[in-house]
Amino acid sequence: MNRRRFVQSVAALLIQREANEKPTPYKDVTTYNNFYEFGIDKDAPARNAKNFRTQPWLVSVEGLVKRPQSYALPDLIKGLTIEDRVYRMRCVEGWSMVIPWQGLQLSALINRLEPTPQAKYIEFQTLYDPDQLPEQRRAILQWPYVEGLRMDEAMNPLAILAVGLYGKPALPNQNGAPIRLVTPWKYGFKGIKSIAKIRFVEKQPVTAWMKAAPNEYGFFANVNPAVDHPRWSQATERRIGEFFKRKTLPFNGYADQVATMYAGMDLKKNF
Ligand SMILES: Nc1nc2c(c(=O)[nH]1)N[C@H]1C(S)=C(S)[C@@H](COP(=O)(O)O)O[C@H]1N2
Ligand SMILES: [Mo]
Repeated sequence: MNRRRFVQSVAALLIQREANEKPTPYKDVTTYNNFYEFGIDKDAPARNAKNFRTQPWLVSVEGLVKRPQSYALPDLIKGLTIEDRVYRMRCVEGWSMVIPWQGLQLSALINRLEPTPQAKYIEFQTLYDPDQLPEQRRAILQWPYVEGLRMDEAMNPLAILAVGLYGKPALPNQNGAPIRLVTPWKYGFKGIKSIAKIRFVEKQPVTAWMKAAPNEYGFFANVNPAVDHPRWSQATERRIGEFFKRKTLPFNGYADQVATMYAGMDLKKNF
């Protein structure tokens, strides 16, 4: 084979690999985690979350909503369709995975809860319980972990609340049991775990990562290879289990479904 043909066939292989969205092995999905409440090392959540009690689980629904009240999780989601969704997940740190989730469309829950027209954003909080989430005793972040979405983002059909993965009936604790957010066009840190509070609010929530480093982590956190993190490039990523780096795609490859929500916005400013 001449050199040119060799280069072409390697390029073809790479393109093929790019299109291949093989789920990341279960082992990696459940032992390489970010869940700082259980420790900052990637393997710490799997080791330290084993005895986390996720039953019974209450979710407090608050703010600009028809009936603010606390729900037992099964009541909150009763009757809502649980779907399989295989999504890419791109962490802001520069690695990525493909995860087969089971979850409900966030829009279906919001419709059920009936926020008032004043509600412009939805805020989520992780359980605050330092007895169970030991790192909440330390000032790594301001606890509890807080995340949020603009209402149109929350209503986008891609946004789900995951309650399972890899066909298991329940989420592993280290992945955010019993219910966590998944927004695949955004950096992974938007996907808040172990949600105990949902608030409908008028003003943009200040998220845990915005509080910790406002110049590094914005509210929108849309995956964007053209906007680097102040300390590293976001142009490429390492898919867990692969050797070669991949190019990071705008909106993590979901631009067709989400880009119109940000039409006219300066995505360098609104990072
Ligand atoms: N409560 C809470 N949620 C969290 C985090 C966290 O530390 N605490 N880490 C976030 C980050 S940075 C990522 S990349 C994803 C990782 O999700 P996974 O471990 O299920 O892959 O969870 C997000 N949700
Ligand atoms: Mo992340």
